[in-house]
Amino acid sequence: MSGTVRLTTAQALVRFLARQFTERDGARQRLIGATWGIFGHGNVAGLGQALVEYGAEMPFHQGRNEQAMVHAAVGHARQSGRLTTHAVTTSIGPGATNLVTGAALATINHLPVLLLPGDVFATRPADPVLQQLEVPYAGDVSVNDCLRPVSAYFDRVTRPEALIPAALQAMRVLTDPVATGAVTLALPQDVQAEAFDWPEDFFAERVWSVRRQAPDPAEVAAAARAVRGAARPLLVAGGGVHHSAAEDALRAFADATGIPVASTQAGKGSLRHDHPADVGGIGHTGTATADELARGADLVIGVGTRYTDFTTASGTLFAADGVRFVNLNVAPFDAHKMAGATVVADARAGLEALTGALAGHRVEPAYAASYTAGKERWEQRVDAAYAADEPDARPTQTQVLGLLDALVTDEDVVINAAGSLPGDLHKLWRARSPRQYHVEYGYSCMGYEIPAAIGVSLAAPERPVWALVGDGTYLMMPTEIVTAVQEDIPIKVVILQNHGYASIGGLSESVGGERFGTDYRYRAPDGTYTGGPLPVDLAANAASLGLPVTRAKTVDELRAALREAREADGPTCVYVETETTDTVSGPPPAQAWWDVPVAEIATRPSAVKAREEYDRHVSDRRRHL
Ligand SMILES: Cc1ncc(C[n+]2csc(CCOP(=O)(O)OP(=O)(O)O)c2C)c(N)n1
Ligand SMILES: [Mg+2]
Repeated sequence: MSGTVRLTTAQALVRFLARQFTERDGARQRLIGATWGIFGHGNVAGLGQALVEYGAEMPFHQGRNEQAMVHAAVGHARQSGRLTTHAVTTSIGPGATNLVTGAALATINHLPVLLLPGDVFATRPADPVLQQLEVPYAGDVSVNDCLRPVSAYFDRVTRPEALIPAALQAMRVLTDPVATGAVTLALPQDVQAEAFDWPEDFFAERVWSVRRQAPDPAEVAAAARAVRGAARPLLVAGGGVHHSAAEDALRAFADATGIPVASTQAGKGSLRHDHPADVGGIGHTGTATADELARGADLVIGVGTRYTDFTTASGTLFAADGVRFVNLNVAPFDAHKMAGATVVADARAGLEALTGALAGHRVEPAYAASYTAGKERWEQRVDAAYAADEPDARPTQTQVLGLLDALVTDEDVVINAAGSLPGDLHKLWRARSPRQYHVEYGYSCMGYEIPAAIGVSLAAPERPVWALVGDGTYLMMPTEIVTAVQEDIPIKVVILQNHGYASIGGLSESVGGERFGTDYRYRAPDGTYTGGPLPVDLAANAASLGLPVTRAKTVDELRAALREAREADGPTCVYVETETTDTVSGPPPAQAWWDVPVAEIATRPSAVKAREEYDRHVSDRRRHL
């Protein structure tokens, strides 16, 4: 019989978390590698005290913004193949609700993170406590209930002993390839500090196996039949390929069958860019090669993809009569999309089985020749967008990417989430290794880049980690620069200044919105934001937070600044104003549509015209049944 040990609930939780491991393919690692925290009265005496008491077992990182701490943990989890993540502790009230955006991002992207917001007193002696929401119709609601819809698992630990089942369920969900996402354990502040006699066994080391779900042989056989019967098959690689570390299995599949592989934002890098079967990004931000293949495909093999409307071009991309889908996905929910034939399995296990079942099968040489030619044509467009022949000119955004492309090796990680960069990167970036292309596009959350870079760098300290940040994104969340400086985490922040929301400005123009409210400009006498550019100096701002900053004004200066940043041992920043005129090379335009509904009635001609265009596209939409 095991004995008991008397600890507070918070102390018990920290001790428990330090002893949880994941295991997959024979490798074992800590599940919760560290805890991030910002303290207030809701966690300072509970979890705060416990983290001092067990500092030797649980590394701690101080954050500046609760949302950013979640991004850091999520970046870490993605870089670690979902086998390791971090916990995030917050006070009650605003500290807790600041978690909501980060939690949504984690859950949407199927990335594990453990959230530990403080909560109002369970015993209610202090009622209402500072920052408590009083709900006249319900006594058991707190602001933490906002986290329920964005959590993969939610529990409120209202008694010390309830921590035992709650903590075990939390670990189950974090390590489940289907269910994982943000896991929230709300911790009332009195319960955190309350002592209890815990069974010693609660603190035994526990290993959570991250399973590789094997496919059903009948599903594999049916999928193989469909592939053998297809003349123009196309594989769509989603984030599940990376989560399952199925890149080698995918390459073996592509080598054996010659089936071209297009990738979603989350799946890019599944094949190296120079693999003969890699045709690049698919969908609204895809390459002409991939989107042409998608329009003509008679069979789409989705692997680890959720088929977002960016990927399907809002239901217009897969246009061939009789096109069918085969979906290999560990989540039945996603496997059943597009009325596909399902292979419910881990991506690696499923691809290996499918490659076996397809032995001897290969696409027709003419099909391979046509996509090879398309791939070569697209490469020329990438070269054109990257070309930076005038050393003294102000660089365009795509030239910034080109200069970075010329500098990086397989080791570098490039992070972005929102603005015009995700589209440019999806179309152009030459992904050299599986974890290089880190674009968060499930939630496309402005502000993700800098904290995520910190999380990635903590997971892969030997890799150069680049956070590419638009000026709008920078203004939304520069705060974690201070954390990188404090901990000397060598992230490389590249700020691309174009004075506003260039992406949304362009979108606005195309949908009849006339760029309304998207440029950062002074208010003009007529009341609109069409005055001069604002005198903000983001380089000075980054420097004020402790980063060494190089201002690059020309192509040559930028080339040198990026090279210097790559060599830097500590955190650093390159600031560049990008050229925005249409006279110089820019990114290729969108190769497929995206549904952004346009005003059905308006007096302004731009909106009327945009609606006519919209109606034409909508009529192409189809539902795959
Ligand atoms: C948190 C958040 N708010 C709003 C949006 C909608 N949005 C997408 S891109 C964008 C503008 C981004 O501006 P910037 O970072 O300067 O990039 P640019 O568009 O100029 O390339 C906005 C407002 C978002 N994605 N995330
Ligand atoms: Mg901008």
